[in-house]
Amino acid sequence: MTRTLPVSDAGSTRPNAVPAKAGTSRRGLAEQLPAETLVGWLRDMMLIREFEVRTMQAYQDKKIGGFCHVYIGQEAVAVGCTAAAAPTDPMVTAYRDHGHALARGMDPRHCMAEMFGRIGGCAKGKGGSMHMFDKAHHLYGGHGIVGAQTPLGAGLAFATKYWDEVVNGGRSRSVTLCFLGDGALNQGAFHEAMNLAGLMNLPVIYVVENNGYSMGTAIGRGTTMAHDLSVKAAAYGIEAVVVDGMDVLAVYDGMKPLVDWCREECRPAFVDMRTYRYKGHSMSDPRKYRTRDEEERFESEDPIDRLVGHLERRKALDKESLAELNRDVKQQVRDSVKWAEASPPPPIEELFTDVYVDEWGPYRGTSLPEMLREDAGDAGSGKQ
Ligand SMILES: Cc1ncc(C[n+]2csc(CCOP(=O)(O)OP(=O)(O)O)c2C)c(N)n1
Ligand SMILES: [Mg+2]
Repeated sequence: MTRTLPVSDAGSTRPNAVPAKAGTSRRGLAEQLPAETLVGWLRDMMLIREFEVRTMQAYQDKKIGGFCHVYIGQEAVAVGCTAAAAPTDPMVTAYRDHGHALARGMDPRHCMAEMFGRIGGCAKGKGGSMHMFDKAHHLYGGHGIVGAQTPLGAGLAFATKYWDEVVNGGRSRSVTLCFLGDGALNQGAFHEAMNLAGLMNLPVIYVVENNGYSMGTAIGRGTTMAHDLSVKAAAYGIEAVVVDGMDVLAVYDGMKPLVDWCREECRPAFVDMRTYRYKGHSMSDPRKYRTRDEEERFESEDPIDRLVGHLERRKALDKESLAELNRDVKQQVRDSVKWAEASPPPPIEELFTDVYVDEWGPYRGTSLPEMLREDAGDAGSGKQ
């Protein structure tokens, strides 16, 4: 569903005017794809679900430290959006990022090893659960600060546009997908990013994974106009679309025309992607702020079950092939855990790599900065 925005200068020659109506969701688009493609999406969603179940177990077994947020319930969003974009379109997201990494094609072994803090992880075990990076698959994180990825999304879109138009003298060809939680809507950085995206015609789509909660705060308690988030985009002259994020076919139907439009028109867009996380905010959340009834209502709309139902109706999946898919993803995730366990921790020297400054003066890692050390001399103490 696309909302026509009351943009006063639509069609004017001002550079930040909305040049065309955003690609409207096209029902039935995904259904026209070959059945193997949809079975591939099913496998990806099942892989993410199984991966997250094992992640929770590993966390409880204390194999994973630090913050950890699982994606169970939201699988259709990462998988459907990835399918709607080109593999080279940049993606950036928040800390609930394992699903995006797997959907984008990161080997589950590297994803699991990252959480285990092992050298085989995508960031050599130094980033952990919240910082999945995979440049080969054009995934630029994994960011722990709420909303921090939103200016990065604008920056990535600016970079691809600059590269295509200025450096290569051609047309802008890439679309950046920037995912954020509903909680990030209230961060200043998000509004600055939206303003710049609208002003500079940046090809970026802000996909709000609206799971209804920001930690334990229901969206209506923390966000204005929660019933109609598109007004946030309207303020910046950006087209907005609402998509059912619990149905991968609807995600594709909503996102594919939008991504195509964004690529063609080189304009930003905003998506209110309605979804739900089945588990707590993080591993330490007892979910006392919502009822079991509510959870069950969403679980009965499960995105994996819905796609299975669709494929069965199409006679593109039988019980045996579903069981085989199940066995297959379970094996793949089991392997990833074994592989992560076998991977060694990063050696101590890794503390000094991948940082902006390798070594600072004679500072060698004591708790005192050089200027406060007694043996630092005049320069160190700040005396001239
Ligand atoms: C700037 C900042 N403030 C607060 C936090 C603590 N914090 C971590 S997650 C979170 C809630 C974000 O919720 P939402 O954006 O809806 O994402 P979801 O967890 O639902 O995916 C908060 C407040 C943080 N990481 N960064
Ligand atoms: Mg949320």
